[in-house]
Amino acid sequence: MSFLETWQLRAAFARRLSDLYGTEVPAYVTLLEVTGEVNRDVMGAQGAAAERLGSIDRVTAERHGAIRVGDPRELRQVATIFAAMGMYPVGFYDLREAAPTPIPVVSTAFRPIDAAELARNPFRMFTSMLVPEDRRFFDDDLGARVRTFVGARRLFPDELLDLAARAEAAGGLDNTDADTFLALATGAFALSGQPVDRAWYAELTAVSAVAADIAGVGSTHVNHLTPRVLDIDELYRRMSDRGITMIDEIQGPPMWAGPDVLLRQTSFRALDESRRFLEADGTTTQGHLRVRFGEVEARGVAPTPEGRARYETAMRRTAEAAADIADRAAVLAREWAALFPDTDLGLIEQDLAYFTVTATPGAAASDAAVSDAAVSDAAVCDAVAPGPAVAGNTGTATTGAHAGPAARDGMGDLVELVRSGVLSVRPIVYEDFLLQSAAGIFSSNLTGKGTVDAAEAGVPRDRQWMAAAIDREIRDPFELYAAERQASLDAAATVLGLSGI
Ligand code: OOG
Ligand code: NI
Repeated sequence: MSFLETWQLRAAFARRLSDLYGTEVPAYVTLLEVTGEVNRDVMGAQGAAAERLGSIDRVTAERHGAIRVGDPRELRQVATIFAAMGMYPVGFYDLREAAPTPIPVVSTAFRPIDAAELARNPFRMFTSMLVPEDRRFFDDDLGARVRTFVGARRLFPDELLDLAARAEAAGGLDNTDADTFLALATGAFALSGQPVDRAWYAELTAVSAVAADIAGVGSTHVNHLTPRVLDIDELYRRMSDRGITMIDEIQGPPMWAGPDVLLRQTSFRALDESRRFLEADGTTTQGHLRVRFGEVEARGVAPTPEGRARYETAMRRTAEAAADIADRAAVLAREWAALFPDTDLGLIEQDLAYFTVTATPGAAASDAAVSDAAVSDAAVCDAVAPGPAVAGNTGTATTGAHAGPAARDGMGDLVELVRSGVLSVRPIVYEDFLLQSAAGIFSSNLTGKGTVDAAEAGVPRDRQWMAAAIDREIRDPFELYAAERQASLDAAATVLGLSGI
């Protein structure tokens, strides 16, 4: 009897969910086709360079999904199911704070957390949890009814949760159990044929379409499944050429000539899906809902806290300066180019993005004009090194809790080792999400804006709160990227006989 390891369960689940979603949302199949065509064309045109942010096999299989649950108990169960697939919660996103449309959810992403696992299959699930305690959205009466409704439903059968717990403990499942686990897990995210209670759904929609999607029905479903594309601008054009209505813009950083940083996403608009409704008189009728959409994304290098702060600056300046949506792309591209250097080495020099290094075979540190003492004294590029903000050569000083110095003394030696060919570098892919893009995607696909009473007080929710609620550690993305970089620096130093880089 063969045994499926957690990563094999993850890869198989990603395939099954993709097949399921293709039968439910046919436009997703078109999206996959166009994504495949664009990726082949980019590979053809760029060759090996197209694979600098992951092998084409990884990119072709790569998906992220989005699901939404109603309370901590459900989130805990989701965490167990994904732990069975080697996916763990990373990052915390508070969509309640997002402009222009606050959404009453807080989110995390379940994903593999080390480089080898990501290379095997990087499947990730953006998972949002409703906050019915937040009085800016729900009055006490509605909040209590939402909690009762969610508390009484069961999204996941016991057998699924038992198998998941066993897979997590044993690092996988044997063949037969794996098959049952995968079938139950996929089935739990299929769109249910159960009728939707029209009055209850409408009451929640008045607050937020996302609240209705989460708590208006007795089951959950995958909201979207997102493939990865190597040229998102080209994909946007080709989808539009095929007559598919895309949202107005690509979210995130602009198209520009330098290295891709972070994440760019876009989507086609949510389509009508046929659903049955339970009417007030007890009859059922046929109708439709429009909640699920098709998203696609392009990934770049993971920014350091300082790189991240510059992204925020570019977005803020664009929001202030762009007169209208038609103007936004050009303004953003201009702001971006003023804040980011256009080479990998520039990003490293200013410590704006994470790279791994490898010692070039046969090279010695003496090939570079760097002494062992100078190298080992060099401040390693800590993600959160303290120190005053220093103006980078773009003339931008950045401050804030996350912002480190824009340029750091120790980087000079690292740059010298790279420049002289002693070290080669490779970008670390950004594996996470962007609050502002998520909000942009949410709001471009919502039918109504809902209602928010800003005069009411919210309830505090943060990463620590969520970690306690699900009884699992929620990792900080920056720490994961910094650890991967550090491990590569340590390994290269050993090869080169240096005490440190
Ligand atoms: C999640 C939206 C966020 C992304 O890619 O940023 C997201 C949702 O619609 O539930 O998936
Ligand atoms: Ni998404």
